[in-house]
Amino acid sequence: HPRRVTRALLSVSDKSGLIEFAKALGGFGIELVSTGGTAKALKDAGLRVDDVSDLTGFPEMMDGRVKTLHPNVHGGLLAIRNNAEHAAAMTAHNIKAIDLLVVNLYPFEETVAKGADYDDCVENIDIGGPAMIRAAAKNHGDVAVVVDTTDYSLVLEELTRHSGMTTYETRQKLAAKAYARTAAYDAAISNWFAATLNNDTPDYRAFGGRLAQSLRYGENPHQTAAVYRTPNVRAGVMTARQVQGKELSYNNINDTDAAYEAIAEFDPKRAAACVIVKHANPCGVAEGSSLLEAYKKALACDSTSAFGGIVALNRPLDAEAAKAITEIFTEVIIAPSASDEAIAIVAGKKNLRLLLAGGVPDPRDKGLLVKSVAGGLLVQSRDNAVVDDMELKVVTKRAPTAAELSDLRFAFRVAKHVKSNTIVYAKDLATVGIGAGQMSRVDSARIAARKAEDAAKELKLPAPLTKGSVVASDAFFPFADGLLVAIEAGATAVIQPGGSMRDNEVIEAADKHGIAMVFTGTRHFKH
Ligand code: 93A
Repeated sequence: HPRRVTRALLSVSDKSGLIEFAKALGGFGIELVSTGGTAKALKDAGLRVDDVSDLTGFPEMMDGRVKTLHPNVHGGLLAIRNNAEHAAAMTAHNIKAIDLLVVNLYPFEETVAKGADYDDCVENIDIGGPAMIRAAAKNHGDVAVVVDTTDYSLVLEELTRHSGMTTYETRQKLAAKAYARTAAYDAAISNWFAATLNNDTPDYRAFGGRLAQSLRYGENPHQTAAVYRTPNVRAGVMTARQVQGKELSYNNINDTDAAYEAIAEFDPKRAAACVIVKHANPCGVAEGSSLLEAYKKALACDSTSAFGGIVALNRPLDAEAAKAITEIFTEVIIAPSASDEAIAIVAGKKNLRLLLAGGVPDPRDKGLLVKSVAGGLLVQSRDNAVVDDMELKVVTKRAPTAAELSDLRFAFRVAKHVKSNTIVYAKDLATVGIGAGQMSRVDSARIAARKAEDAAKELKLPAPLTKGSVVASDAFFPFADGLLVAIEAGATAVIQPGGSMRDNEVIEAADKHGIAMVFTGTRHFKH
């Protein structure tokens, strides 16, 4: 079903590439019709174009709220060309066919992103644009619809190859893209309303996304993948500017996100901090007086796993830290920004990706997380609980010392970002053993202690750093056994949510060994 393009309606907010495209359309003998601003741009460039108000017999009115909402426009888009009744209606009402629709919408997402006020956001809700897009897309049997300036070249190629006609296959693809756009657009509006109303109820309909990039493959090379941008702006891998290095892979994006969400727990005003992530789990986290110190402390936790890892920092990357990080094989560095000197040092490692996120996100931000299950989506609000806001309850005879308390808070911050079951040992504001993703909490406690033993051997320390450490558990100890492993490893203080049926047994075991324990009352499962 190739269809000749006789008339095109152009109505675009983003006028980039418009003149060249319209000129090329003119070259195919295509008549152009446009709305106010678009028509003016075309006329200024010396092109011949009809005003949509001549087509409708109505002026554009109400601040442009009503310009294309008219049967002469929608009839021209929706009429089935080889349907006798439709054709008769067109003749009877003097409706001219529109064969190509070129629309990009009022910049609602951009208006919200720049922090515009309520009325400005509302005014940027496009009504006529989506109506035309949906009409043209429905009638893709006859009409081609373009919603993205990057598709102008594709349409011109098509018209060239088929001497002024579009193919059904292309119109179908354009229609699919058109509905993806209107769906994402409405999702952005719904999302904005939810945020404005401070509505924390998960609403899966607000999960509109715009294709940001097709990825070479997914978690494995035989899987296809892409990354979509949602209307929420949160500093991180999606907002980051990639200064250098290879294209990010699916796993890189996932791991970098995990690293940057973890670094968000560490207020840059309090201390420099570093998180090293491997396979979406932190393998070393530390605070320090400088990024260099924080990086070295984080690396010492598990330097074996850090090989090929992702390094996230909470302060602008400086030269000293850049030098140390580039000494071992690292996949990605992500930081809020970087000094010129640091950028020059990283440039020495061509493949290493350097991402500058523009800021560190707020761990208390609201937001939704989504995960797919067979036949559905699981949606929940972000885990925005922060240990600083929790009332810590001392449940043992001994209360933690001030040093233990600060390490306990540190360990619980880290535990939030480690896959369950999580056991984190920490000392002097650095992790010294991380047990992640085990089906039993005892195993996580053992693995973390064993990793500390390995690190001690590697660093030629007299004893593992778990001796005299504190320990955090993401959820309660169901029995005393997990705690006993931690005590054996040398932990002197414990932070955990509490709430087990056997809390008493666990507290008793702690008291018996002179351990201090605090309950947070809040759990940080991460599955
Ligand atoms: O306010 S609207 O929703 N009412 C309409 O009838 C309408 N028709 C097209 N906005 C409408 N448009 C939008 O105007 C288009 O989607 C496009 O983004 C913009 C182009 O306006 P101009 O050509 O005046 O710059």
